[in-house]
Amino acid sequence: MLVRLWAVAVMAAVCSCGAAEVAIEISADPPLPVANLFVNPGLEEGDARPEGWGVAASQPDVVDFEYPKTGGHQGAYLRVDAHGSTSNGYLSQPLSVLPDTLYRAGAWVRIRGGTMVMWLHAWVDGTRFDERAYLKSYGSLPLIPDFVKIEWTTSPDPEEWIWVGREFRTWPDQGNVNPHFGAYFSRGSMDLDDPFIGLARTTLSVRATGPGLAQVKVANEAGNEVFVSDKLAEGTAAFEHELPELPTDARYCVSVATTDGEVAERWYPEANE
Ligand SMILES: [Ca+2]
Repeated sequence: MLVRLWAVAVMAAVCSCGAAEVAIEISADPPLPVANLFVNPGLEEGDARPEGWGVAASQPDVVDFEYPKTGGHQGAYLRVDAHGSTSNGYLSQPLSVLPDTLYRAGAWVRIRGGTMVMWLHAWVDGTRFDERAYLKSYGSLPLIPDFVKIEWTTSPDPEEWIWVGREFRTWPDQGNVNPHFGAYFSRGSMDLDDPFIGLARTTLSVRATGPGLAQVKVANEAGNEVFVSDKLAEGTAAFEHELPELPTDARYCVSVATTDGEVAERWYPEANE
């Protein structure tokens, strides 16, 4: 039996900015920023290869791997050069997951040509779990750059790091997944860094106290409101609300208006940690 035990971080403060004596407490289960389940996710630890990761190709003579220690999305990264289209070339790390749970997985990719895949693989009761996301570049076409400029194609900028990821739900009996990131059977070259896998949803708990609470709102960083309370009854001094199923790749701002027209605000998490 799986027991979910999350440390719940609680942040509380009395905002002296404007609204008199309004306290806003915010907690989340799981807490944000949500944990990355990968070992050595930044690929920083390791000598010839990043520790904790598999680095392999189905045809080793077709795909070269390099492990530079600087110049990545942050610091060290993995470079994958596929000289032909007959092999994959993957960075991979199997891990345990909870069944029937929504996760988010991805990696930062800088692609000069070919096809990059994030391949999430598992066997569940003899059935293959298989979820993917792709990023393609025409940068390895022989016509580029002499006859066709890469910017005329739909290819990503070869100098830019791009996030390749998606959400996926594990199956009811699933206890593990083996994410792979890398070259998918096409000639090309790409860099990989900062893979992530973690829970995709959290439950936010909001509590506001103070004299004369009028309304409570919760918005994400983009300014989209995820919750707006009704106008609170006169004399309300405490308000509590739970918001389930919120995306974990965001910060949330709780704002509390009081009957005297002041607004107190608090962010969760407080800053980019
Ligand atoms: Ca790195």
